[in-house]
Amino acid sequence: MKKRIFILLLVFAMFGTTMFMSISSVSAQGYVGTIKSQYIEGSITLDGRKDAVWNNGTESTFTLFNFESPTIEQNITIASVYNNVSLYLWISVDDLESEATMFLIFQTNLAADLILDYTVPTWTDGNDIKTIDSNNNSIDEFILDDSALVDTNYGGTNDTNGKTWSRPDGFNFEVVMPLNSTDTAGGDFSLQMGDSINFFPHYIANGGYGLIHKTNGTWELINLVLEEPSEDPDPDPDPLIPSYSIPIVIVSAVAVSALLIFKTKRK
Ligand SMILES: [Ca+2]
Ligand SMILES: [Ca+2]
Repeated sequence: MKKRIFILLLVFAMFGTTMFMSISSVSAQGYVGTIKSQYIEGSITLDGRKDAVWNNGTESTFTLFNFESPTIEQNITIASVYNNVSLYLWISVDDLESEATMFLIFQTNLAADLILDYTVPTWTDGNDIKTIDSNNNSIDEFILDDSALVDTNYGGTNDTNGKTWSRPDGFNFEVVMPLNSTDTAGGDFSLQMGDSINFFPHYIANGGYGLIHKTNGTWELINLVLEEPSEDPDPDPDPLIPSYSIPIVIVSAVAVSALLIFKTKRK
Protein backbone atom coordinates (compact mmCIF):
# COMPACT_ATOMS: atom_id res chain seq x y z
CA MET A 1 0.00 0.00 0.00
CA LYS A 2 2.81 2.42 0.99
CA LYS A 3 4.56 1.58 -2.24
CA ARG A 4 1.43 2.54 -4.22
CA ILE A 5 1.18 5.92 -2.45
CA PHE A 6 4.87 6.53 -3.09
CA ILE A 7 4.49 5.82 -6.83
CA LEU A 8 1.39 8.03 -6.95
CA LEU A 9 3.27 10.91 -5.27
CA LEU A 10 6.19 10.40 -7.67
CA VAL A 11 3.84 10.61 -10.69
CA PHE A 12 2.25 13.81 -9.30
CA ALA A 13 5.68 15.33 -8.65
CA MET A 14 6.85 14.56 -12.21
CA PHE A 15 3.61 15.93 -13.68
CA GLY A 16 3.90 19.10 -11.59
CA THR A 17 7.53 19.66 -12.58
CA THR A 18 6.66 19.24 -16.28
CA MET A 19 3.78 21.72 -15.94
CA PHE A 20 6.01 24.25 -14.13
CA MET A 21 8.75 23.94 -16.77
CA SER A 22 6.29 24.44 -19.63
CA ILE A 23 4.68 27.47 -17.95
CA SER A 24 7.98 29.10 -16.96
CA SER A 25 9.37 28.69 -20.50
CA VAL A 26 6.60 30.90 -21.97
CA SER A 27 8.11 34.29 -22.74
CA ALA A 28 6.27 37.49 -21.90
CA GLN A 29 7.94 39.11 -24.91
CA GLY A 30 6.16 39.42 -28.24
CA TYR A 31 6.25 41.45 -31.45
CA VAL A 32 3.90 44.26 -32.40
CA GLY A 33 4.93 44.47 -36.04
CA THR A 34 7.69 44.84 -38.62
CA ILE A 35 9.21 47.98 -40.10
CA LYS A 36 10.75 47.43 -43.51
CA SER A 37 13.74 49.74 -43.86
CA GLN A 38 14.18 50.58 -47.55
CA TYR A 39 17.56 50.91 -49.25
CA ILE A 40 18.38 54.39 -50.63
CA GLU A 41 21.21 55.87 -52.65
CA GLY A 42 22.91 58.86 -51.01
CA SER A 43 22.24 60.26 -47.56
CA ILE A 44 19.65 62.32 -45.68
CA THR A 45 19.92 65.87 -44.36
CA LEU A 46 19.06 65.71 -40.67
CA ASP A 47 16.55 68.43 -39.80
CA GLY A 48 13.50 66.57 -38.48
CA ARG A 49 11.59 67.39 -41.66
CA LYS A 50 10.09 64.56 -43.65
CA ASP A 51 11.86 65.19 -46.95
CA ALA A 52 10.91 63.42 -50.18
CA VAL A 53 13.54 60.73 -49.58
CA TRP A 54 11.39 59.43 -46.73
CA ASN A 55 8.72 58.45 -49.24
CA ASN A 56 10.94 55.38 -49.77
CA GLY A 57 10.11 54.20 -46.26
CA THR A 58 6.65 53.00 -45.30
CA GLU A 59 5.17 54.66 -42.23
CA SER A 60 3.97 52.44 -39.39
CA THR A 61 2.01 53.71 -36.37
CA PHE A 62 2.22 52.08 -32.95
CA THR A 63 0.37 52.77 -29.71
CA LEU A 64 2.52 53.15 -26.61
CA PHE A 65 1.12 52.96 -23.08
CA ASN A 66 1.94 55.14 -20.09
CA PHE A 67 3.98 53.17 -17.54
CA GLU A 68 2.11 54.65 -14.57
CA SER A 69 -1.39 54.83 -16.06
CA PRO A 70 -1.68 52.20 -18.81
CA THR A 71 -4.98 53.61 -20.05
CA ILE A 72 -3.16 56.76 -21.25
CA GLU A 73 -1.94 56.10 -24.77
CA GLN A 74 0.56 57.80 -27.05
CA ASN A 75 0.76 57.03 -30.77
CA ILE A 76 4.11 57.19 -32.57
CA THR A 77 4.73 56.89 -36.30
CA ILE A 78 8.01 55.41 -37.54
CA ALA A 79 9.65 55.09 -40.95
CA SER A 80 13.12 53.80 -41.80
CA VAL A 81 15.57 53.85 -44.68
CA TYR A 82 19.24 52.85 -44.94
CA ASN A 83 22.19 53.20 -47.29
CA ASN A 84 25.54 51.42 -47.46
CA VAL A 85 26.80 52.88 -44.18
CA SER A 86 23.89 54.25 -42.14
CA LEU A 87 20.50 53.37 -40.73
CA TYR A 88 17.94 56.21 -40.52
CA LEU A 89 14.80 56.40 -38.44
CA TRP A 90 12.11 59.08 -38.62
CA ILE A 91 9.76 59.14 -35.66
CA SER A 92 6.77 61.43 -35.35
CA VAL A 93 4.81 62.01 -32.14
CA ASP A 94 1.77 64.24 -31.70
CA ASP A 95 2.17 65.71 -28.23
CA LEU A 96 1.65 69.17 -26.72
CA GLU A 97 4.49 68.81 -24.19
CA SER A 98 7.36 71.31 -24.62
CA GLU A 99 10.15 68.74 -24.21
CA ALA A 100 10.51 65.05 -24.99
CA THR A 101 13.10 62.26 -25.27
CA MET A 102 13.03 59.19 -27.48
CA PHE A 103 14.99 56.13 -26.32
CA LEU A 104 15.46 53.42 -28.94
CA ILE A 105 16.49 50.24 -27.13
CA PHE A 106 17.95 47.75 -29.61
CA GLN A 107 18.12 44.08 -28.65
CA THR A 108 21.77 43.17 -29.18
CA ASN A 109 21.73 40.56 -26.42
CA LEU A 110 19.70 37.73 -27.94
CA ALA A 111 20.34 35.34 -25.06
CA ALA A 112 17.53 36.84 -22.97
CA ASP A 113 14.38 38.93 -23.22
CA LEU A 114 15.01 42.67 -23.63
CA ILE A 115 13.11 43.68 -20.50
CA LEU A 116 14.36 42.52 -17.12
CA ASP A 117 11.50 43.93 -15.05
CA TYR A 118 8.49 45.35 -16.88
CA THR A 119 7.07 46.99 -13.74
CA VAL A 120 9.85 49.62 -13.52
CA PRO A 121 10.86 49.03 -16.36
CA THR A 122 14.52 47.91 -16.40
CA TRP A 123 16.46 46.41 -19.29
CA THR A 124 18.65 43.35 -19.68
CA ASP A 125 22.43 43.79 -19.74
CA GLY A 126 24.25 43.98 -23.06
CA ASN A 127 21.62 45.82 -25.09
CA ASP A 128 22.22 49.01 -27.08
CA ILE A 129 20.41 52.35 -26.58
CA LYS A 130 20.30 55.31 -28.96
CA THR A 131 18.74 58.45 -27.52
CA ILE A 132 17.58 61.70 -29.07
CA ASP A 133 15.82 64.52 -27.25
CA SER A 134 13.95 67.66 -28.29
CA ASN A 135 17.06 69.78 -27.50
CA ASN A 136 19.01 67.81 -30.11
CA ASN A 137 21.12 65.85 -27.64
CA SER A 138 22.07 62.51 -29.18
CA ILE A 139 23.51 59.96 -26.78
CA ASP A 140 24.75 56.42 -27.44
CA GLU A 141 24.46 54.07 -24.45
CA PHE A 142 24.40 50.42 -23.42
CA ILE A 143 22.92 48.49 -20.50
CA LEU A 144 25.11 47.13 -17.71
CA ASP A 145 23.98 46.23 -14.17
CA ASP A 146 20.43 47.47 -14.88
CA SER A 147 21.75 50.94 -15.80
CA ALA A 148 22.10 52.86 -19.06
CA LEU A 149 25.78 53.79 -19.38
CA VAL A 150 27.12 56.31 -21.89
CA ASP A 151 29.39 54.62 -24.48
CA THR A 152 32.01 57.40 -24.40
CA ASN A 153 32.45 57.01 -20.62
CA TYR A 154 33.45 53.37 -21.05
CA GLY A 155 35.90 53.48 -23.96
CA GLY A 156 33.21 53.53 -26.65
CA THR A 157 32.22 56.09 -29.27
CA ASN A 158 29.06 58.16 -29.72
CA ASP A 159 27.36 56.56 -32.73
CA THR A 160 24.05 58.32 -32.91
CA ASN A 161 23.17 61.69 -34.34
CA GLY A 162 19.76 63.25 -34.55
CA LYS A 163 17.80 66.41 -35.11
CA THR A 164 14.38 67.09 -33.67
CA TRP A 165 11.80 69.41 -35.15
CA SER A 166 9.59 70.65 -32.34
CA ARG A 167 6.28 71.16 -34.14
CA PRO A 168 3.49 73.23 -32.54
CA ASP A 169 1.62 69.96 -31.99
CA GLY A 170 4.43 67.46 -31.48
CA PHE A 171 7.92 66.28 -32.36
CA ASN A 172 9.67 64.80 -35.36
CA PHE A 173 12.84 62.91 -34.43
CA GLU A 174 15.23 62.17 -37.30
CA VAL A 175 18.07 59.86 -36.28
CA VAL A 176 21.10 58.39 -38.07
CA MET A 177 23.23 55.52 -36.77
CA PRO A 178 26.10 53.64 -38.44
CA LEU A 179 25.19 50.16 -39.64
CA ASN A 180 28.45 48.94 -38.14
CA SER A 181 30.19 51.30 -35.71
CA THR A 182 32.63 48.53 -34.64
CA ASP A 183 32.14 49.88 -31.11
CA THR A 184 32.05 46.74 -28.98
CA ALA A 185 32.75 48.68 -25.75
CA GLY A 186 29.50 50.57 -26.31
CA GLY A 187 27.56 47.40 -27.17
CA ASP A 188 26.50 48.81 -30.55
CA PHE A 189 24.53 46.84 -33.10
CA SER A 190 26.08 45.65 -36.35
CA LEU A 191 23.83 45.29 -39.40
CA GLN A 192 24.01 44.68 -43.10
CA MET A 193 21.55 44.43 -45.96
CA GLY A 194 18.97 41.69 -45.29
CA ASP A 195 19.54 41.68 -41.51
CA SER A 196 16.88 42.41 -38.92
CA ILE A 197 16.97 43.70 -35.35
CA ASN A 198 14.36 44.12 -32.62
CA PHE A 199 13.91 47.39 -30.79
CA PHE A 200 11.69 48.91 -28.13
CA PRO A 201 10.68 52.58 -28.50
CA HIS A 202 10.61 54.25 -25.09
CA TYR A 203 9.16 57.77 -25.21
CA ILE A 204 9.40 60.17 -22.28
CA ALA A 205 7.38 63.39 -22.00
CA ASN A 206 5.31 63.96 -18.90
CA GLY A 207 5.80 60.30 -18.00
CA GLY A 208 7.26 57.26 -19.70
CA TYR A 209 5.54 55.34 -22.51
CA GLY A 210 6.29 52.00 -24.13
CA LEU A 211 4.87 48.81 -25.58
CA ILE A 212 4.26 47.28 -22.15
CA HIS A 213 0.92 45.73 -21.19
CA LYS A 214 0.93 45.97 -17.42
CA THR A 215 -2.45 44.26 -17.08
CA ASN A 216 -1.02 40.91 -18.20
CA GLY A 217 2.72 41.48 -17.71
CA THR A 218 3.69 41.24 -21.38
CA TRP A 219 5.52 43.57 -23.72
CA GLU A 220 6.22 43.88 -27.43
CA LEU A 221 9.18 44.76 -29.61
CA ILE A 222 9.27 46.11 -33.15
CA ASN A 223 11.15 44.07 -35.72
CA LEU A 224 13.21 46.23 -38.10
CA VAL A 225 14.25 44.57 -41.37
CA LEU A 226 16.81 45.99 -43.80
CA GLU A 227 14.97 45.06 -46.97
CA GLU A 228 17.06 43.94 -49.91
CA PRO A 229 16.21 46.15 -52.91
CA SER A 230 14.14 44.36 -55.52
CA GLU A 231 15.81 43.72 -58.87
CA ASP A 232 15.01 46.50 -61.34
CA PRO A 233 13.21 45.21 -64.44
CA ASP A 234 15.33 45.84 -67.58
CA PRO A 235 14.58 49.55 -68.19
CA ASP A 236 15.60 49.41 -71.87
CA PRO A 237 14.85 45.95 -73.24
CA ASP A 238 16.30 45.03 -76.64
CA PRO A 239 13.78 45.87 -79.39
CA LEU A 240 12.24 42.67 -80.72
CA ILE A 241 12.09 42.03 -84.47
CA PRO A 242 8.40 41.71 -85.34
CA SER A 243 7.66 38.14 -86.39
CA TYR A 244 5.94 39.22 -89.62
CA SER A 245 9.14 41.00 -90.80
CA ILE A 246 11.18 37.76 -90.92
CA PRO A 247 9.42 36.28 -94.05
CA ILE A 248 9.70 39.72 -95.75
CA VAL A 249 13.47 39.76 -95.08
CA ILE A 250 13.83 36.21 -96.48
CA VAL A 251 11.73 36.94 -99.58
CA SER A 252 13.67 40.19 -100.19
CA ALA A 253 17.01 38.39 -99.86
CA VAL A 254 15.89 35.66 -102.29
CA ALA A 255 14.62 38.28 -104.77
CA VAL A 256 17.85 40.30 -104.63
CA SER A 257 19.95 37.11 -105.08
CA ALA A 258 17.81 36.00 -108.06
CA LEU A 259 18.17 39.44 -109.67
CA LEU A 260 21.97 39.37 -109.24
CA ILE A 261 22.21 35.84 -110.76
CA PHE A 262 19.97 36.89 -113.69
CA LYS A 263 22.09 40.02 -114.36
CA THR A 264 25.36 38.02 -114.12
CA LYS A 265 24.08 35.44 -116.65
CA ARG A 266 22.99 38.16 -119.10
CA LYS A 267 26.50 39.63 -119.07
CA1 LIG B 1 25.82 51.92 -27.68
CA1 LIG C 1 28.72 53.52 -29.72
